[in-house]
Amino acid sequence: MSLSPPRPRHRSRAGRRLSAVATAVVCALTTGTVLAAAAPAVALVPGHGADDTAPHVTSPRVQAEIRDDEVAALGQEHAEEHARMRAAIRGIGDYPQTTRTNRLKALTDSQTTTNAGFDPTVFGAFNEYFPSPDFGDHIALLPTGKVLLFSFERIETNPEKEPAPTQTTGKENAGRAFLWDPAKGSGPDAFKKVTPPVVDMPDGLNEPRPAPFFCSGHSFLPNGMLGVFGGNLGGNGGTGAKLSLVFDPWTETWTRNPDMSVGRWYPSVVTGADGRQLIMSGQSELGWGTPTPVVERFPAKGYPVPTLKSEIPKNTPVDRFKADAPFSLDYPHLFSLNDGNIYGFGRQANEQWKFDPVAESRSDLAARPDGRKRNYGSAVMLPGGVYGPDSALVLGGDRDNPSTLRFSNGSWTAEKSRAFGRTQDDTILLPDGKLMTVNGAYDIRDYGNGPYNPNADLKYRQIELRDAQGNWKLGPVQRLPRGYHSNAVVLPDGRVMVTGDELQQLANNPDIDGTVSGVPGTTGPINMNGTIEIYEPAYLHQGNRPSLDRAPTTPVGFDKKFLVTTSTPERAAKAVLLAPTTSTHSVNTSQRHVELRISSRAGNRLELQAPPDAKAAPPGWYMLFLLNDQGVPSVAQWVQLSSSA
Ligand SMILES: [Cu+2]
Repeated sequence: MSLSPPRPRHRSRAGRRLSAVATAVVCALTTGTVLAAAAPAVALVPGHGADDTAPHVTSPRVQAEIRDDEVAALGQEHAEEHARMRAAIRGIGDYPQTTRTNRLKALTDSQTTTNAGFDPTVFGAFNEYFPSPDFGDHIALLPTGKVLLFSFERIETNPEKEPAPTQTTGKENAGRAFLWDPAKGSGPDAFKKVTPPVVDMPDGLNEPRPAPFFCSGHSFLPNGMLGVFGGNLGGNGGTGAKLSLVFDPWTETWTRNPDMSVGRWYPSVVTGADGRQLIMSGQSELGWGTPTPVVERFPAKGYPVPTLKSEIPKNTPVDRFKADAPFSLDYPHLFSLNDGNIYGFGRQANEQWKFDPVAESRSDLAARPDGRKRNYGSAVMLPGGVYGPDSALVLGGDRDNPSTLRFSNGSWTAEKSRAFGRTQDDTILLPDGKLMTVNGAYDIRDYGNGPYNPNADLKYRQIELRDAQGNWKLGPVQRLPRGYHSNAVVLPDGRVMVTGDELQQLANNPDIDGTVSGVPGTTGPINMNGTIEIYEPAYLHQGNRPSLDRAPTTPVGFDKKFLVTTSTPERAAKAVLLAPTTSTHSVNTSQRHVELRISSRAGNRLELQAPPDAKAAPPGWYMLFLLNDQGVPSVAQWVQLSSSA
């Protein structure tokens, strides 16, 4: 099978339609009616998220349509264009509902069979699976306990075609967002539509539509709001939008702020000890292959850091950080370690940098000793006790190499490997300090059986668990394979929510037919594009949990002592702050596990001591868990750490 190199496209949607018609005229393929319906699919090919490790992918169904005589007469590129046209026309209606129903049944059956061999008290268990209106490509656990999900409007129902609108410009390139409220269960009314602001993007088409804020980066502000930067301008293989948005979990509304200076498609965002966000990398407004080195900061210096629920940043710009971040590949891992510096772990082995947020400088870190490029894959800060994390673990992204590497005190050491190399994985920090890898695939849109083939090797559905000694063991399987664009978060009740991967959801989710109604904020039937599954870690199968009855409802200052109450003081051996997660594309800069000293006890009252400073735990909202001596957590209460309290 031949794979041609990525090639940027410089055509508008209208231009592509014209070219599609021209192609079809040359080929005399079929009637105009079919052409009009098929035209958008012509935009399908250069992979969303293509980079030099992910060559331009031609799906097998397109490969099957390539004709040798056309290659000889027209050249490879033009012949592929024709092949795509034929495949698109043949593809209409060729992925029937029965295929989804049958596939879901097969996946459900294999999950049941496989998981019968895993004891829930040791490995945990997958226990719920339900439809969601959103693909779940971007996710954030909010300090209200609700989960924000955002992605794009559906442009495709056939999972054998590229399902993301990377190459789409104009009004079809539109954002879509929902809240899921776990307190309301799993039916349609547990979701609520929270549409982003309508924008007129600078794509020359003058077609206002809900902001195409997917392919962005995000992290939390100290008042619990989510800052979202960048997005999909559309075309050219991945073109950055300059969008700067804030989602307010308290009023459940979006605010658009002045644009960044540069477009960013696949940027990373991290919140520092000063409560400001640093925004790095991303393909610029010129398209794929133009990653920006410009670092921007939100809010700009001179604008206040929002601390209170009422402080919605409005008309708040970014400003430019003095140092650049010349990552050659997008979506680097960024972490604020407990020395207060921002560590940037690039996907290239020799692009590892430290950023001093006060001096606004950059310095080199040792290259990753594996010397290998890591594609989209997980990395996480390791628990560092009461002083906060001083180390990070780099795990996924290398499909052929399961090694894990720890960065600590300026150097890299090998940690125990996982069972196999996986990319597109998510590694989640649990309240007991253990790690869980979920999701993953062989490559972008490849689950071990070739590009755009939704059949997945069973191993990619298997979670992998890391204990306190750093040993890994494979565990039960999730229902759907979930690779590219998958996500997971720990909920305040200790369960783990798993979602994402539009290709797999299109392939296996019978609710894709748009017959569900009753989602607040929508009228009439709605496409349940996505699905959510719930994993219960082993600690939820190990007997009685501690209870955490009351925690401070006013902000807690650093190093300050504060009281909580528990009706099970005998089961309260430890107290832990776990930061809520926001993630996409295996990048999760927000996860953080900080232990709290229990400074005294009296009956049902525990006195806890907040982290020493904002370097240990940046200001913001955290889940506070009490744990028993076996690591079984309570249900969390939300606590806000504030520099001014
Ligand atoms: Cu993507």
